Amino acid sequence: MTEPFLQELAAPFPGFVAGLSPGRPVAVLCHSDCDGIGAGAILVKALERLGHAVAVEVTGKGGSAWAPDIAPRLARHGPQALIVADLGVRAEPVLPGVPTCYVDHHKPTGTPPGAVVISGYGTEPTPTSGLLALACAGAVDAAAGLDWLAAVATISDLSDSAPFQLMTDVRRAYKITHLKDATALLNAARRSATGDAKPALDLLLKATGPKDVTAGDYPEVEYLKRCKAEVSAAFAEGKKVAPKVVGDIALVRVHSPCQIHPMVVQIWRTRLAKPVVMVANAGYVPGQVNFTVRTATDLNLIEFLRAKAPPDPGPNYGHGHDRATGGALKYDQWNVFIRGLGFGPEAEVNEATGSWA
Ligand SMILES: [Mn+2]
Repeated sequence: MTEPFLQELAAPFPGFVAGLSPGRPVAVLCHSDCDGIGAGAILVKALERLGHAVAVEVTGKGGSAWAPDIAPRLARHGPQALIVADLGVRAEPVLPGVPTCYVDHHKPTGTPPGAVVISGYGTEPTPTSGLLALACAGAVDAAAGLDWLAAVATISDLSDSAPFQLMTDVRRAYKITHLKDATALLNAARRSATGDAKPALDLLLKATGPKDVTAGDYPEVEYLKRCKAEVSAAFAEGKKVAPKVVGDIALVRVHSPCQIHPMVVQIWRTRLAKPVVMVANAGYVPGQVNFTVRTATDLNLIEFLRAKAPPDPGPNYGHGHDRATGGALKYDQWNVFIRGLGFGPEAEVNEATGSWA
């Protein structure tokens, strides 16, 4: 059962699908996290059920649809249309000249001319991209058996107690522990040092339920378990780092090729009463500091970051949600940014080596 407001949000999807013709593939580009690949798997399966060939791509580290490698990767497939899931909405096209549908719940930064935008941003409760994708599949009568994919997407971005009817429904059909274990495994792929989530998406396309993800006889399951062990070891290191506090801001500096910064920030967000809790990772992508910001207060973090932005921060700064945001800054820009927040040289990164001062 899908809430009426989700059905309303998905209402433009059948029109987009009606514009497709048989033959050339439809490309689906999704974010590498569990919400993104869950949404992507739902959209791929729905399109295939409608008789379309589908080519699927997943973002890598950094996770932007507008990264320079993405358009060429999509163009290779010669797609007649494109669906972009869980990657935000900007004015600039992802693949110029190709009809595009966005399925997303992040704060849009612009309106792409001519595109179909299915956005959950601003609705209360805000649905995940997985929930929106399931509503889209439902709108074209192609959602049977795909509910668990929206569930792992939702557990990943929100929690297993997210206030959606779907989360009640899936408890009857699946064991919640299987859904939660599957979510953790699927997220390990994008958090690993390579950040390669394609095997996780491939597994979702083969699996018939969460148990196939945790215990299925597929090579991808072994891959995910290796990723999980790697990320767990990196997280154990990251957890040991003490925060530095300046005013209302708590900063934790880590250095890991794994995407542990969003995990470490969750620990400190609950432990510290500071309105702004930030975890910065100088080892995730060489040449830049990736950082995650959270708050347990009502502070709007997107506005906070906008007010504190260094000159010319680029498009990967201050995106996401009002209470869960972050970004990436080149080393020199990070140093300007963190000084502007009132921190001293101890919070700066060595621009030559990428290590913390
Ligand atoms: Mn999401």
